[in-house]
Amino acid sequence: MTAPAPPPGPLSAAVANLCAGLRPQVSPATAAGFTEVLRRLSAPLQVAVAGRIKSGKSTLVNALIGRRVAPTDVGECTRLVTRFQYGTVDRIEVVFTDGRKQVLPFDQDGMIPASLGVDVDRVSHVEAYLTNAVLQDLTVIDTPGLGSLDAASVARTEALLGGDLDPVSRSAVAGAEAVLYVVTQGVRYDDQQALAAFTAATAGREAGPVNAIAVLNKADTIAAETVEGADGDTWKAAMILAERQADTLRPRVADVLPVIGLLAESAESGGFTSSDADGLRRLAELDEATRETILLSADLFTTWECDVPIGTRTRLLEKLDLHGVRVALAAIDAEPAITAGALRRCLLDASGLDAVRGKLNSVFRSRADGIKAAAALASVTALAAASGDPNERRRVHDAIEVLLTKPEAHQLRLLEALTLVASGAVAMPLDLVEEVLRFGSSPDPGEQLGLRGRPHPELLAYALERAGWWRSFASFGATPAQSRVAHVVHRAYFLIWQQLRGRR
Ligand SMILES: Nc1nc2c(ncn2[C@@H]2O[C@H](COP(=O)(O)OP(=O)(O)OP(=O)(O)O)[C@@H](O)[C@H]2O)c(=O)[nH]1
Ligand SMILES: [Mg+2]
Repeated sequence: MTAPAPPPGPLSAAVANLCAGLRPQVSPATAAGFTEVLRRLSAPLQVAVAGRIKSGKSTLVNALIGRRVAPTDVGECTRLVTRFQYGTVDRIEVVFTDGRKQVLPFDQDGMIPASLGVDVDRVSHVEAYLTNAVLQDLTVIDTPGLGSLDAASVARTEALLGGDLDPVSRSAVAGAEAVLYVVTQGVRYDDQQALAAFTAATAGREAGPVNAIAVLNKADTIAAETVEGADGDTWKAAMILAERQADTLRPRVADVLPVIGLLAESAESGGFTSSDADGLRRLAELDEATRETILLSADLFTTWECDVPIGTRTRLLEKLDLHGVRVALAAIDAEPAITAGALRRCLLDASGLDAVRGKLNSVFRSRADGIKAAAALASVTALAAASGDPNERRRVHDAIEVLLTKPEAHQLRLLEALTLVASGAVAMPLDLVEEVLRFGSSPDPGEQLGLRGRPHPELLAYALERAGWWRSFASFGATPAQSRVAHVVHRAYFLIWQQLRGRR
């Protein structure tokens, strides 16, 4: 299982110290909560993959892990929370609501069995320990879909992502410190609600540009001709729609990226084989008219009479869908001798997964320390509040105040300020909101200043000017809440200025 590790960075370490220091001074119940917070602080960043039912969450999880292990489509598991975490030996454990655990075998395909063979009503969640390297610094939590017609699964998910968390689900899911939100074409009002409900699952932290990314999944199913400006190009249409959804979902999420989870999964998890490549080559050899006919619809693709066996075509459709087949055929047309490996790479490129990984790195991985520390502080505050003892609450509050005034905690305050502004908890004029949120968009000073690629002296001058502006805004004209944010932003500009000056 996971080896005990030190907290991932200085901010987490500072919060861990705070917890360890307070633990002897609080009630046994709160102390037990602090022990849990300490345990979580030294675990990898916990990212929940959430979204509507059948939006392709599990498929995307498989793509990200690089292994087809999460059941998709059918089975009990799609109604359960499954945590994929790093382990030195592959194993699956079912955790029951009474805390009991039972080890389960993988099925013959190396997947979590679609049917667990236990009483699902008494299952809290499933833990999957896998040796895959991606999981070393990221625990991925697959969640059941929202918006199901099946009442039991609605209740379960609502309990997990929002609403009243029972203590066991809380320990299973409240660990989520960041969310990868999966939407498909057309964000609906309740998708935004679901993001807001993420607050509960993350122990009081709002979803915001610091801890939430969205993907527009199943980009291959978008009808390009219905999207103005796409010129009939599916990927272009997906980019346009993703940008539109970003306008709706921001600043609840850092960004919305188009992705084709199915292609990503097939390309990354060994699903796409050399015999699939052979099948595609045979399709490429069909005469033009037949090829065009079978590519018209999934039905025609699998039923129309032609030289390529129906079994081969059905498999290709399952793994790539029509768009993926078209992408592959275009690649073969361009380079008839293309290898199976190169074809796989080409499908991966067409899936958009690389950009999603890049975003996960720049938004989540590079700031894991701050995200974890902020989530832990929110848990500590919530635990103290739940204790019902005003003295205990004050003691914890004071300790947090002391921690936050230390210069090394600045990053934490900045993340907090970003979240307050993004969630609207502190109202600001729109241009200032955008300016504040820019800090959350990237660790690169040029991008944080909104001056990417500009010459060094310009960055330097701008950082100093904005530092001055925010300082006077903090002192004059701001409400008390705005003023607290403004002080943090002032300091952030000042630190960027110092950092840039050091680089000269
Ligand atoms: N065409 C296409 N189909 C996809 C894509 N991603 C997933 N699917 C299909 O959508 C169906 C549902 O995928 P899942 O990954 O099980 O979706 P889910 O969100 O985990 O579903 P629940 O857990 O039941 O809510 C499966 O048949 C997938 O093959 C995609 O990018 N394109
Ligand atoms: Mg699923």
